[in-house]
Amino acid sequence: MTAHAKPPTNDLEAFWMPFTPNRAFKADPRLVERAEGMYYYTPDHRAILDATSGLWCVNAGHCRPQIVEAIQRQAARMGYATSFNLGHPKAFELASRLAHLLPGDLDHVFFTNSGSESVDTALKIALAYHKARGKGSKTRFIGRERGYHGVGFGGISVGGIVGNRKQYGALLPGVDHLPHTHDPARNAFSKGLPEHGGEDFAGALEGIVGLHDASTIAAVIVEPVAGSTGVLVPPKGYLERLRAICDRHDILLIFDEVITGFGRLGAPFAAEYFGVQPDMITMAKGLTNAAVPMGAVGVRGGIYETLVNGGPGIELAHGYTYSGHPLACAAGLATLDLYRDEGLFERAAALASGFEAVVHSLRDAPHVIDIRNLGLMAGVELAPRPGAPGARAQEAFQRAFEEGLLIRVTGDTIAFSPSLITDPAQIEEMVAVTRAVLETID
Ligand code: PXG
Repeated sequence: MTAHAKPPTNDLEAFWMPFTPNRAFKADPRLVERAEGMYYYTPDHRAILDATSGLWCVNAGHCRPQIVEAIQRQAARMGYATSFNLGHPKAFELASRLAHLLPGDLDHVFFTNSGSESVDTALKIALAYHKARGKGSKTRFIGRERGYHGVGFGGISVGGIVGNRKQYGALLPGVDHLPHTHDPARNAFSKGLPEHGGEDFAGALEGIVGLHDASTIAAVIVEPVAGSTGVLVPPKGYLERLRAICDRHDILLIFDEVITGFGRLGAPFAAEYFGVQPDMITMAKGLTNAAVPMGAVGVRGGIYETLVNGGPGIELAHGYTYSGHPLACAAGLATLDLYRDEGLFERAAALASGFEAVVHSLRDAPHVIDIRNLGLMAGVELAPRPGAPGARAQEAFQRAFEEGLLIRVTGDTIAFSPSLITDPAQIEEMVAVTRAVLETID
């Protein structure tokens, strides 16, 4: 029998699903097949209120006609052109638009296709930059416990999620980690930035620099607010302190804004929200409203100049077949138009305090041991079931889906990150359904 003649097993079998317990899912699948605005629709036409913007990415809501039409037009005009030694106008236009949106002198943009690629790109730029300025011994990276920086080898090396690292051997050499900033003993149920720990948690960087010496350290990478590991909001003063220590030691500071970028905190980027200027920003997700995969790295002009003026020929031996893909650029431009024309970042800022109040109303719901929030992101942490971490939140996720609500769970934390087009009534509904679900599970 030839490969082509292989009989199909069952419809769901062949797709090896990412970050999913495949056997359990395929035994009891959940499918959606259409989406619009704040809702997904199942094949049997049930509406599911999306409290997670897809996966922290559909910041302008699902299937916005302006974005759909921009992609359609571009697909018909030119579906592909390389950005290697050739260009097409929309890639330059999108880079310029992003350079304007990015804070401070982050005025150059390298295109990728995902957050993971953006992270690995930023790490490579950091190494190349130090080498170009004669500081080639600066090769170490400092990440953070509970950090998520995608799934490339660079990203899992600087990342701090044990489960994402332990299957993959020795990873990148020369990586160290800051402590995470989650301190429920002192900061449980904080609204916005927690009071305690900013100085100490960031000050740990001095210890790491002391251990390795600044002459060996290229960059520090952190999420301004850690998303995937359960919405860990930095304590007051934390990011400012990290910036100061990096400045003192000539270490680049990279903000991974794959989640916090594009309005999640009510500002274009978290860097602006916090008033802390990083040397690079990695982004993806909301860049194209997730309608076409795309990521990017925003880079300070001085870094670009150092590399580009470093000598003749290709200055950075790096790039992807799909860097600056025309469909992604068309989607990105239409998405930035929507954010601007509908004032969606401002809308998120205006919704944030009501969102905070409603989410914190879950404080007395069963199993809830902590709630944390910033902008339009919130984590509601449940007490784990004895001996079965994650099981209670997973059951809440399944029950919520049955009740018409899509939430995201990570460990025993429920995350809410609605699209910026949401409204107070939908936020109330997300929380009411979640409360009802928590009341029915043990
Ligand atoms: N950095 C950050 C901060 C992210 O949140 C990535 C990098 C990687 O992006 P890509 O596009 O390569 O997936 C991410 C992705 C979750 C969840 O459940 C979050 C992400 C991905 C999958 C699940 O919170 N964020």
